[in-house]
Amino acid sequence: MSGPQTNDDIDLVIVGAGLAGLYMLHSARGIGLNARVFESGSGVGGTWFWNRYPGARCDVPSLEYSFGFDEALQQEWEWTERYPTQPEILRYIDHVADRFALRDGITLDTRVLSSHYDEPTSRWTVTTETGEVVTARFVVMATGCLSAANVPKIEGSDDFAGEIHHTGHWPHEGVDFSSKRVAVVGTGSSGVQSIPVIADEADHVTVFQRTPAYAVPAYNQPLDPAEVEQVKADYVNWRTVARRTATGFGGHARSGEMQAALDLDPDARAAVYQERWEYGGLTFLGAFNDLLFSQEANDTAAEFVRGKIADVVDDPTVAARLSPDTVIGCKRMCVDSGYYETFNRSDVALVDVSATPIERLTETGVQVDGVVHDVDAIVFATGFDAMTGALNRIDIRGRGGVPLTEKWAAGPLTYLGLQVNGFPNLFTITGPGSPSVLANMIVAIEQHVEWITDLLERMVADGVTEVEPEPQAESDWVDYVNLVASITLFHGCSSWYLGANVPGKPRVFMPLPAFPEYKQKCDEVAAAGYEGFILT
Ligand code: NA7
Repeated sequence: MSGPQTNDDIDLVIVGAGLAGLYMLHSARGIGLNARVFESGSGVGGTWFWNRYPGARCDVPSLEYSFGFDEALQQEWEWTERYPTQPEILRYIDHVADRFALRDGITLDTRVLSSHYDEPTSRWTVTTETGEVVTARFVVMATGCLSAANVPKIEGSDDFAGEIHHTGHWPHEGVDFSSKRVAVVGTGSSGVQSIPVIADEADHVTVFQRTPAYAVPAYNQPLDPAEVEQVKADYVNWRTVARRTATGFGGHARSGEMQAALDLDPDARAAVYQERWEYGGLTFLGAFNDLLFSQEANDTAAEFVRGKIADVVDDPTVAARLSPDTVIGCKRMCVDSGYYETFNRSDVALVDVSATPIERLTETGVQVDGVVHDVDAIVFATGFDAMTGALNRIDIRGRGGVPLTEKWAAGPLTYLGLQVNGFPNLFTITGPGSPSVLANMIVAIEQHVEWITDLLERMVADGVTEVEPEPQAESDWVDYVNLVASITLFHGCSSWYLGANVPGKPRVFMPLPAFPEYKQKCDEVAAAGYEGFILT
């Protein structure tokens, strides 16, 4: 490229071509806006483009983890398994891009570096790594909640002679682990999903665990055509139900939410847990309505899972090490396929790094407590700088040139997780302060895209130039999110919901654990003429 290009004809720049960016583009075109998407990857898909690690799968059932905005799309697409694999989800996303002819609006291989608001013209200037400079009236950050990889800074990282990979940036050509000794650092969903698969291929696997995970079996299986037919016959209703449940699940929400664990005697309670365990998946935590509010109730679920770990893992010392003693559900639960069984293999070792963190990498391996564990490859399954990481990595400046990072120095401040005071016409899809990762992400994305689209349509129709939240509405909203989180047990562990996994990140609970109430609030705000927003 010879020099910076400018383009003043753009109404809307969308950053990111994952599920959120694609639907936003489709929706914006539906109301006649000229929208342009910038995507750093060489393909669409966002998180599903990057997370190609062995065993990568969604922990939400495929019939739920799919768009509901278009009846023909949901009828024609055929999922094959209960939980979709990463390649299958990526095929689906590619299909969406083609089906709605979105590709000509997307510029791939182009990372957005900055987005600055120009007050005199009320336009955003967006600059990309490839040297393009475009201006747009609106910017939608569809940058994802789990897209900025958290790679721990460990001394000696340059000394290690073997290969190092992060699960969230997996090489597209794949990695051959055969005949190799592999270290896996991290036991969240990515570790829990990849460890059994890597163990099947590698010569030896050493798992470095800081906090043990609670994992519920997936019981993944091919989808039953009769079930698919039944769901598709009632899909519209399913999607409506999904928007009314706390988790954003339609048909798989399951009953039981009205019952308290502490109201049942231990045998009856155990029977409910057992039934949920055999059903599999994240709905385990929906067994009772007090599990995330009462420590005593939570302890009963945690004890049940610890019992399952002890049943599966042969060596009692290893079983104890794998058994969490924290609040169950405080970190996102994992959905596994053979995770605990993997530790019965003679070629898999578990190293506890909770009390003695990884000291350094050496040329030959990973050093803990003075002992070097020799390996040929290291996999960091160490998660993400969640929810704010991708936004803070872009130089976003609002009124008066104030950087978003400065405004958010003590933690993210938003109204409804959709907008930030001082940053007019900038929107965040599934931003901090919205249910996002605590609901089915696709349902949360659809709700946000549709709400933003309605607002943009109204602004264009009414000749409104700028929209941003009132300062009071924003601070009241932040207080509300904190209040809701404070009455739950979510503060009982060092989770990425709280920013606790990234050294130095402010500890603020970012997602809102109340999807139906949230949706209702958004609807009411819109119905009241966008109450709490300043429309200029
Ligand atoms: P997670 O859930 O954040 O898990 C990351 C894991 O890596 C977790 O066990 C961390 O321990 C561990 N970790 C992070 N840094 C270190 C260091 N420095 N040393 C040792 N261990 C470390 O990320 P995932 O990618 O697995 O899953 C993210 C989401 O994707 C998941 O919730 C689903 O929604 C899908 P910690 O718990 O912080 O002690």
